[in-house]
This record gives sequence, C-alpha cells and structure tokens, in this order.
Amino acid sequence: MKLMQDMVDYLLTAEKDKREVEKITTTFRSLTIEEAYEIQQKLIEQKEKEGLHRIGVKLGLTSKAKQEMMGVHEAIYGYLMDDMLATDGEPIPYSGFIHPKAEPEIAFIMDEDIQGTSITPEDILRVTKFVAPAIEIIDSRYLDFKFTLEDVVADNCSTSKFIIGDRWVSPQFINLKEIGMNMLKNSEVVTVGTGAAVLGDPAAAVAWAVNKLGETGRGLKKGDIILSGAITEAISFKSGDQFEVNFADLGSVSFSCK
Ligand code: OOG
Ligand code: MG
Repeated sequence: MKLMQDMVDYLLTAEKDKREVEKITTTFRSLTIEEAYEIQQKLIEQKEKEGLHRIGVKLGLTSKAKQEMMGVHEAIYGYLMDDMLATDGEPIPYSGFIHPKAEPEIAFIMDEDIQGTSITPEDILRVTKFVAPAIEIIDSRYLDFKFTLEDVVADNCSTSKFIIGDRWVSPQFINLKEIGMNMLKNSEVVTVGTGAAVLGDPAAAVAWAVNKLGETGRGLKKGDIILSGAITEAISFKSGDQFEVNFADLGSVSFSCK
C-alpha cells in the first residue's frame, strides 16, 4: 500500500509544481485498471484532507475516435473538485497549468441522488435538473500528454479546470443526441460536432458512469455536476488565447487564458 501512496504523492507533486512527469507505468508495468482506480481514489481523499470537496464526476474517452486512438473499448471516470470550477468568461492564469487543452462538453446537474448497476439513459434524464454547455480544460501530469489507460485513470483523468455556461435548461427541452456545437479559438472555428459523438448519447455516457460507480456501492448525489465527455478533440492553448463554445439551443460558454 505504501507504493500506492508514493504514486499519489508523485502525481500530486507534479500537479502542484506544474511539472510534467514520466508516466507511472514506465516503472510499474503491471499496474491494473483496478489498482489505477484505487490510486485515483486515494488521490481524491488526499485532496479532501487538504480541504477540497467533491462536486461531481467527469467522463473521459467517450468518443469512438479517442477510444480507438488509445486502443481501448471503455470510457473512464474521475472526480471534479470545487477548486476546478471557473466562472464563465473569467480569465484563467496560464501559470496554473502544465500544457493545457480545451474541449467542448455537455454538463448534467443532478436533481436527485442516483445509484445502481442497471441505470438507463432515460433514468438519467429523469433525475437531471439541468443540462448546460461546458468547457473542460484537461492538463495531464504526464510528459507530452502520453499515457496508458491505467496512467490516465490514476491521474484523475487529466482533470484541471472546467467552466459551465450560464444558460441551464431542463433536458426535456433538448435533443442531446442531435445537438450541434462549434468551438472557436481566438474567433476562428477549430472544431465542430454533435452530442451523439459522446457514446451515441451524452445521457448514455452518464448512465455508464453511474453503473460503473454502482459496482462499488457509489453513486451520484443531488447537486452533483457531471461532465459527460468531450464532443470533439481537445485543442491546446497558451496565455492570451480565448475560447468560446456555442451550442444550438443550449447557449454558449467561454474563457480566456491570461
Ligand atoms: C483524458 C481525459 C479525456 C474526455 O472528455 O474525453 C477527457 C485525456 O485525454 O487526457 O476528459
Ligand atoms: Mg473531458
């Protein structure tokens, strides 16, 4: 168990020092996915000891394209903490990052607790109070953003910051599969996509996460925020860059990096 604590310290130090580090599977080749989630769990508990709070869950690798790129057939999940949430339009300092990338997402805000192992997308929509446009800023602690599935799970799935737009809508008014979006970097369109890029349906991605959490007796709580997974590839940025994501029927969300 001491070894796992060493890996947690290694990753948290990299995050605090804003320094990219060699992936942990270079040293621990036989790390399993179950052990990787255990490291993630300990890393989150460490953050809680330091005064942070969980405010939700994020999904990753929800698109076929990303799964193929990594040679995997499953999505992954990590936890969102209160210090990751930034305000819409707020300038975010580059000095807080290692090598950040921005990606467009749809956020779900829960109206009820939900837990189980056979939860459907319909169940998710029934307990979702709002959906909202979101941008996730991912910032892997690993050199050049290169890692295995086990590495990225241990690293809490590259979480760094996220921004939620101010238009929150009940999901009953939105067709999440067909919703179209574009992402602009410095006023130029850099990616376009539709909700179905996320496991065919963003609500199906959230259902997957709940069922996965359910296997170990965990679930989502009322008020939790869930980032359902990137709709397009993530785009790198530097200080001075500005991003805006526009959804048909769901409004916009933006941030600038100072
Ligand atoms: C892992 C996190 C991916 C998403 O939405 O697919 C992710 C990574 O690519 O660094 O957040
Ligand atoms: Mg993401």
